[in-house]
Amino acid sequence: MSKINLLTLFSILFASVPFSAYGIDLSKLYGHFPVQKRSDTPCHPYEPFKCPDSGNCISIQYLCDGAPDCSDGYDEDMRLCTAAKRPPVEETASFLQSLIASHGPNYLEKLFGSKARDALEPLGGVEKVAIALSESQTIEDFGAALHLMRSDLEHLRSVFMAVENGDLGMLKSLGIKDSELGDVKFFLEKLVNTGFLD
Ligand SMILES: [Ca+2]
Repeated sequence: MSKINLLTLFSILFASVPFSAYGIDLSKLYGHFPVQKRSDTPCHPYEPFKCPDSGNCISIQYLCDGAPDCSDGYDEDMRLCTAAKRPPVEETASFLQSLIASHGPNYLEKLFGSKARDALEPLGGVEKVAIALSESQTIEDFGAALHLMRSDLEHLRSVFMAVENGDLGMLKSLGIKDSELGDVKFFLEKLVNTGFLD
Protein backbone atom coordinates (compact mmCIF):
# COMPACT_ATOMS: atom_id res chain seq x y z
CA MET A 1 0.00 0.00 0.00
CA SER A 2 2.22 2.75 -1.09
CA LYS A 3 1.31 4.34 -4.32
CA ILE A 4 -2.12 5.92 -4.36
CA ASN A 5 -1.69 9.63 -4.00
CA LEU A 6 -3.50 11.70 -1.46
CA LEU A 7 -4.70 14.39 -3.84
CA THR A 8 -6.35 11.82 -6.02
CA LEU A 9 -7.99 10.52 -2.90
CA PHE A 10 -9.21 13.98 -1.98
CA SER A 11 -10.50 14.51 -5.48
CA ILE A 12 -12.47 11.33 -4.93
CA LEU A 13 -13.65 12.41 -1.50
CA PHE A 14 -14.90 15.77 -2.66
CA ALA A 15 -16.12 14.80 -6.10
CA SER A 16 -19.84 15.02 -6.68
CA VAL A 17 -19.98 11.24 -7.08
CA PRO A 18 -21.65 9.72 -4.02
CA PHE A 19 -19.02 7.00 -3.78
CA SER A 20 -20.55 5.47 -0.68
CA ALA A 21 -23.23 4.28 -3.08
CA TYR A 22 -20.67 1.83 -4.39
CA GLY A 23 -20.39 0.23 -0.97
CA ILE A 24 -16.83 1.34 -0.51
CA ASP A 25 -15.82 4.27 1.64
CA LEU A 26 -12.45 5.47 0.50
CA SER A 27 -12.32 8.08 3.21
CA LYS A 28 -11.37 5.14 5.41
CA LEU A 29 -8.13 4.91 3.52
CA TYR A 30 -7.05 8.36 4.59
CA GLY A 31 -3.54 8.22 5.91
CA HIS A 32 -2.47 5.28 3.79
CA PHE A 33 -1.15 7.25 0.89
CA PRO A 34 1.78 9.55 0.19
CA VAL A 35 1.19 13.03 -1.17
CA GLN A 36 0.86 13.42 -4.92
CA LYS A 37 3.71 14.81 -6.96
CA ARG A 38 2.97 18.25 -8.36
CA SER A 39 3.67 17.20 -11.91
CA ASP A 40 0.80 14.71 -11.82
CA THR A 41 -2.18 15.80 -13.81
CA PRO A 42 -5.53 15.29 -12.12
CA CYS A 43 -8.09 12.83 -13.38
CA HIS A 44 -11.47 13.81 -14.71
CA PRO A 45 -14.12 13.91 -11.95
CA TYR A 46 -15.97 11.07 -13.63
CA GLU A 47 -12.86 8.89 -13.50
CA PRO A 48 -11.19 10.21 -10.36
CA PHE A 49 -8.98 7.27 -9.42
CA LYS A 50 -5.50 7.41 -10.88
CA CYS A 51 -3.68 4.10 -11.28
CA PRO A 52 -0.29 4.61 -9.63
CA ASP A 53 1.87 2.89 -12.25
CA SER A 54 0.25 3.59 -15.58
CA GLY A 55 -1.33 6.91 -14.55
CA ASN A 56 -4.56 6.07 -16.32
CA CYS A 57 -7.78 7.17 -14.67
CA ILE A 58 -10.66 4.89 -13.79
CA SER A 59 -14.13 5.28 -12.36
CA ILE A 60 -14.70 4.57 -8.67
CA GLN A 61 -17.06 1.76 -9.48
CA TYR A 62 -14.11 -0.20 -10.85
CA LEU A 63 -12.29 -0.13 -7.52
CA CYS A 64 -12.42 -3.47 -5.72
CA ASP A 65 -14.97 -4.86 -8.18
CA GLY A 66 -13.03 -8.10 -8.65
CA ALA A 67 -11.52 -7.32 -12.05
CA PRO A 68 -8.21 -5.51 -12.60
CA ASP A 69 -8.57 -2.16 -14.36
CA CYS A 70 -5.18 -0.64 -13.59
CA SER A 71 -2.37 -2.21 -15.61
CA ASP A 72 -0.72 -3.47 -12.43
CA GLY A 73 -4.05 -4.44 -10.85
CA TYR A 74 -3.66 -1.86 -8.10
CA ASP A 75 -7.39 -1.15 -8.09
CA GLU A 76 -7.81 -4.68 -6.75
CA ASP A 77 -4.96 -4.50 -4.21
CA MET A 78 -5.97 -6.76 -1.36
CA ARG A 79 -4.89 -4.39 1.39
CA LEU A 80 -6.66 -1.46 -0.26
CA CYS A 81 -9.85 -3.41 -0.68
CA THR A 82 -9.71 -4.88 2.83
CA ALA A 83 -9.05 -1.49 4.40
CA ALA A 84 -11.96 0.01 2.48
CA LYS A 85 -14.36 -2.36 4.27
CA ARG A 86 -12.90 -1.87 7.73
CA PRO A 87 -13.41 0.87 10.31
CA PRO A 88 -11.16 3.86 9.49
CA VAL A 89 -7.62 3.68 10.87
CA GLU A 90 -8.21 6.80 12.98
CA GLU A 91 -11.30 5.25 14.53
CA THR A 92 -9.45 2.01 15.30
CA ALA A 93 -6.52 3.93 16.77
CA SER A 94 -8.76 5.99 19.01
CA PHE A 95 -10.61 2.85 20.08
CA LEU A 96 -7.33 1.20 21.13
CA GLN A 97 -6.22 4.43 22.77
CA SER A 98 -9.42 4.66 24.77
CA LEU A 99 -8.93 1.14 26.13
CA ILE A 100 -5.36 2.04 27.10
CA ALA A 101 -6.52 5.29 28.73
CA SER A 102 -9.22 3.50 30.64
CA HIS A 103 -7.29 0.39 31.73
CA GLY A 104 -3.62 1.33 31.66
CA PRO A 105 -0.70 0.99 29.21
CA ASN A 106 -0.42 -2.81 29.52
CA TYR A 107 -4.11 -3.59 29.18
CA LEU A 108 -4.00 -4.67 25.55
CA GLU A 109 -1.80 -7.61 26.56
CA LYS A 110 -5.13 -9.21 27.38
CA LEU A 111 -6.07 -9.07 23.71
CA PHE A 112 -2.86 -9.17 21.71
CA GLY A 113 -0.49 -10.89 24.12
CA SER A 114 2.70 -9.95 25.91
CA LYS A 115 4.08 -7.76 23.11
CA ALA A 116 1.12 -5.41 23.54
CA ARG A 117 2.42 -3.76 26.71
CA ASP A 118 3.59 -0.13 27.11
CA ALA A 119 0.76 1.29 24.97
CA LEU A 120 1.69 -1.13 22.17
CA GLU A 121 5.24 0.22 21.82
CA PRO A 122 6.85 -3.24 21.27
CA LEU A 123 4.43 -3.73 18.37
CA GLY A 124 5.33 -0.37 16.82
CA GLY A 125 2.69 1.78 18.50
CA VAL A 126 -1.06 2.26 18.39
CA GLU A 127 -1.09 3.62 14.83
CA LYS A 128 0.81 0.64 13.45
CA VAL A 129 -1.51 -1.84 15.14
CA ALA A 130 -4.54 0.12 13.89
CA ILE A 131 -3.23 0.00 10.31
CA ALA A 132 -2.56 -3.73 10.63
CA LEU A 133 -6.13 -4.28 11.84
CA SER A 134 -7.38 -2.26 8.89
CA GLU A 135 -5.26 -3.82 6.16
CA SER A 136 -4.90 -7.44 7.25
CA GLN A 137 -7.44 -9.55 5.51
CA THR A 138 -7.34 -12.29 8.11
CA ILE A 139 -6.16 -12.77 11.66
CA GLU A 140 -3.26 -14.81 10.26
CA ASP A 141 -2.19 -11.84 8.14
CA PHE A 142 -2.51 -9.64 11.21
CA GLY A 143 -0.29 -11.97 13.24
CA ALA A 144 2.29 -12.01 10.45
CA ALA A 145 2.24 -8.21 10.07
CA LEU A 146 2.97 -7.69 13.77
CA HIS A 147 5.08 -10.83 14.33
CA LEU A 148 2.76 -12.06 17.05
CA MET A 149 3.51 -15.34 18.74
CA ARG A 150 1.30 -18.25 17.75
CA SER A 151 -0.08 -18.64 21.28
CA ASP A 152 -0.99 -14.94 21.40
CA LEU A 153 -2.67 -15.19 18.03
CA GLU A 154 -4.72 -18.20 19.12
CA HIS A 155 -5.81 -16.33 22.23
CA LEU A 156 -6.89 -13.37 20.11
CA ARG A 157 -8.79 -15.72 17.84
CA SER A 158 -10.60 -17.20 20.84
CA VAL A 159 -11.71 -13.70 21.88
CA PHE A 160 -13.06 -12.99 18.41
CA MET A 161 -14.82 -16.34 18.26
CA ALA A 162 -16.44 -15.79 21.63
CA VAL A 163 -17.81 -12.47 20.46
CA GLU A 164 -18.94 -13.98 17.19
CA ASN A 165 -20.83 -16.59 19.20
CA GLY A 166 -22.47 -13.94 21.36
CA ASP A 167 -20.43 -14.84 24.45
CA LEU A 168 -19.84 -11.49 26.10
CA GLY A 169 -18.65 -13.21 29.29
CA MET A 170 -15.28 -13.54 27.56
CA LEU A 171 -15.00 -9.77 27.22
CA LYS A 172 -16.09 -9.24 30.81
CA SER A 173 -13.46 -11.73 31.97
CA LEU A 174 -10.89 -9.58 30.17
CA GLY A 175 -11.97 -6.64 32.29
CA ILE A 176 -14.04 -4.85 29.68
CA LYS A 177 -16.45 -2.61 31.57
CA ASP A 178 -20.19 -2.77 30.98
CA SER A 179 -20.02 0.75 29.56
CA GLU A 180 -17.44 -0.41 27.01
CA LEU A 181 -19.04 -3.69 26.01
CA GLY A 182 -21.13 -2.23 23.20
CA ASP A 183 -18.22 -0.47 21.54
CA VAL A 184 -15.85 -3.41 21.88
CA LYS A 185 -18.45 -5.85 20.58
CA PHE A 186 -19.25 -3.57 17.63
CA PHE A 187 -15.60 -3.20 16.74
CA LEU A 188 -14.76 -6.91 16.92
CA GLU A 189 -17.89 -7.84 14.97
CA LYS A 190 -16.99 -5.33 12.28
CA LEU A 191 -13.69 -7.12 11.77
CA VAL A 192 -15.33 -10.55 11.82
CA ASN A 193 -17.94 -9.43 9.28
CA THR A 194 -15.21 -8.34 6.90
CA GLY A 195 -13.49 -11.70 6.85
CA PHE A 196 -11.03 -11.46 9.73
CA LEU A 197 -11.69 -15.02 10.91
CA ASP A 198 -11.98 -16.57 7.45
CA1 LIG B 1 -11.36 -3.24 -10.77
